Amino acid sequence: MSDKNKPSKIILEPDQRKQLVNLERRFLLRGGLTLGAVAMLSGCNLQDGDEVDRVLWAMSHWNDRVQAWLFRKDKLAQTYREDQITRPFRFNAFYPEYNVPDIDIPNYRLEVSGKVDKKAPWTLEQLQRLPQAGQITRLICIEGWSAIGQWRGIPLKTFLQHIGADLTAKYVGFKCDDRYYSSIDMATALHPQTILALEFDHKPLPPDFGYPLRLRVPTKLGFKNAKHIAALFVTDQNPGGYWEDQGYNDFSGI
Ligand SMILES: Nc1nc2c(c(=O)[nH]1)N[C@H]1C(S)=C(S)[C@@H](COP(=O)(O)O)O[C@H]1N2
Ligand SMILES: [Mo]
Repeated sequence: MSDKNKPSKIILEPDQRKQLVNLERRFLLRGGLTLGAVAMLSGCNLQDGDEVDRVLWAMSHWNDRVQAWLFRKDKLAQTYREDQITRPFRFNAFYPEYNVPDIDIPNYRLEVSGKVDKKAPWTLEQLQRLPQAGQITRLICIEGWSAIGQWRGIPLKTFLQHIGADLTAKYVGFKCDDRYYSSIDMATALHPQTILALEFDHKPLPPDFGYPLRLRVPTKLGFKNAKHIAALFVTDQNPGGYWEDQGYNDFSGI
């Protein structure tokens, strides 16, 4: 637990998979943390057994403190330099790359619903006119890999303010054009590094990486970073998500 801000590569040997699946269950039960989150927080490489033991030991003692630290809502995820960007970036979805959805970009609209004043849909041009912020951050997938990328887009907080969202509501949910869905709690939605990304690597988001609009939330694991967002809604009922509903914990991040 030397450097909490140092994310690590999570490299799994085949025979460690089983052990790590068990560890994952224990972390989830004890602290609501996924292994990916633990690796990210601890900066530990979960590859070697001693390290895993050390993480386990540390977690059992540090859990409360870590959990408290996790909930500090303005804690920033680490940012990186341009030359640290992972090239090529890595694609992931619940389907193979050749099944990335075809999206009719000229007719694209972002639908908005739930606890918001203004429910009019948004064109890409309208979205592009809102203030944008860029970031170079690490996307960490629970499956055991991470990659540093550059995204630019509208801070979700700014967007929520524009649509007159009830910022005291509990969740923001996302529905995607590939039937994926996901959600984040309001504290995460208002975090300064949570953006509705329109650009990847200084260009409009390419199909693989979630065109035309994706959530980029570097304080959460990869699966919270909904790609191909078609609709956004604000609600007090936990909307869950594609992976969330299959047992990955909601919190999933720092
Ligand atoms: N619409 C959609 N968004 C998604 C997914 C998906 O299958 N569909 N997979 C998630 C997962 S598990 C990860 S790790 C990241 C991968 O993003 P990338 O392809 O930009 O690396 O997207 C997330 N967002
Ligand atoms: Mo993922």
